Amino acid sequence: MQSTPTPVTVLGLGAMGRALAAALIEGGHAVTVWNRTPGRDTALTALGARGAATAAEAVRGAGLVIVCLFDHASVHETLDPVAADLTGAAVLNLTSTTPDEARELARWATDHALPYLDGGIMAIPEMIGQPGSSILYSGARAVFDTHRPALELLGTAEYFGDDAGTASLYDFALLAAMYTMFAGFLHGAAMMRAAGVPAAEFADRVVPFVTAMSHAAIRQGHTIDTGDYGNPVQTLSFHKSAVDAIVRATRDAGVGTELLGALKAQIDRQVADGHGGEAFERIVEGLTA
Ligand code: FVH
Repeated sequence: MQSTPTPVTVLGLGAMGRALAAALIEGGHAVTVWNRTPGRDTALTALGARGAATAAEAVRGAGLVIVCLFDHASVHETLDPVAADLTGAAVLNLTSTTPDEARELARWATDHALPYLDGGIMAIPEMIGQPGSSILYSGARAVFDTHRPALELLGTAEYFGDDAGTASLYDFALLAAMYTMFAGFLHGAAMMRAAGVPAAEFADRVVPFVTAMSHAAIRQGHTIDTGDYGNPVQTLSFHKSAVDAIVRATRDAGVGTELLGALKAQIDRQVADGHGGEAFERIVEGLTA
């Protein structure tokens, strides 16, 4: 006999909360939704969700309460007053928080005898429930195991251990890589636009080039893990010459060097410290020193 899917409550109906709730409804869950500002549940109630007038009403009787709000402070603003109403539910926080904030929320949940799982969403709302959507989890293993069928409706679910901060750590480290990659694109786009080349045309070239180059991160990761920077494919001095030339070309184009300047500063520091003959990856030592 097939068991009835757990009743789920979604707190927060921003773009992401709405996407999560819709995927759960589509997956056959009874879903209750709440949002601070009324009126954002119309499309979801049309799909079958129950709209709650208050957060307290929304969480009472839920098996799983998914929190997807703006930030750590808004999670406390919403959950603190309804801690007693949450009794019996597991809390899954998918709001982006720092690892320490996630740990603090886990302690808050423990203080209220609530099982707590934290998650980092590696997807945009349009991807939720689609191939390519992935969510990283850490915290209470029992919550992950019990609710895994529901979690898999949102995206591939991966568990990273009982430290509630680990999922956030992976999330934010991956986002750091993503943001700096896009910063590089914006820098290049500014250079090309100054020469009259549309950014969309430049993007068509960036995607295959950066995709091909991104695989070098695998080798770089091994180099960082061994700590042996002595046999570089190309030396930091080589990269200094290259980045200095790109900075000059950027200035010549009348474009600001603020984004690339951060990388240049790290390369310059390594070379000044006598590591010019070593590998580019040595920069990570300067960042963690
Ligand atoms: N959207 C995305 O692409 C990213 C993908 C990765 C994960 N993030 C994180 O998900 C959280 C929610 O993101 P979102 O896209 O849903 O964000 P918004 O559309 O801006 O909606 C924010 C909701 O938070 C509510 N809210 C804000 N402050 C409070 C508060 N003090 N008390 C209660 N609720 C609050 C807001 O309500 P309202 O303004 O409509 O009343 C929205 O429901 C976020 O952590 C991303 O980093 C999404």
